[in-house]
Amino acid sequence: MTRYMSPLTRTIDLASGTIPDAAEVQTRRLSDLEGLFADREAENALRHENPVIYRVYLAAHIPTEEGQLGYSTTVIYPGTVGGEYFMTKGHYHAVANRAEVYTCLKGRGALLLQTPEGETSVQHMTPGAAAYVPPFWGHRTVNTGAEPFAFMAVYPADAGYDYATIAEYGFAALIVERDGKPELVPNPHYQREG
Ligand code: M6P
Ligand code: ZN
Repeated sequence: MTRYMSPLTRTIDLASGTIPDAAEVQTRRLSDLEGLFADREAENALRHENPVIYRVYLAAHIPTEEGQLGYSTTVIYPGTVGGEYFMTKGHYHAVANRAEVYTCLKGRGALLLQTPEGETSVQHMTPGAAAYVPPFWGHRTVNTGAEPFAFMAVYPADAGYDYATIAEYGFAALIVERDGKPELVPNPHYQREG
């Protein structure tokens, strides 16, 4: 006999992008992103302050089994580290062929994607933009605006997270502020995988 899971609803506060009744809130400070910003001196200078870079609001604790979907919102605060915009850690999916959809709720940002071979794509995110992360692409979001940038993510609950590959090789490109505008530049620390 099929055991039915109960349907559920969470409310996203569209003014802030938060989920007030979230099952879990993850707070990521600069120290949680150690070594991910390209300018290590600028990172060191901010170490004492250790600002909150972003928060993830997990709608519900969905079972991490095939067929289920996880969903969450992420709010990235405005700011830069050595000119590089505040961003998420970024990840590949542990089950690499799993896709994901990001829908922008608030603010202005960019979705930076790359293949394991280092091909890069940038998707611009303003409210209403619904971006597709295809299977196998690593993905990171960046706040390129002056206010909090919020988006909703929907993903296969069994996708999991591979942060280690990003920690080891980094992203091939960075998004930095130049004359008040975002610009894509090569990451001097990037190593091709393999
Ligand atoms: C989105 C989803 C989450 C992810 C979060 C932050 O909400 O993709 O699964 O955790 O962004 O990204 P990261 O895990 O790379 O820090
Ligand atoms: Zn993902």
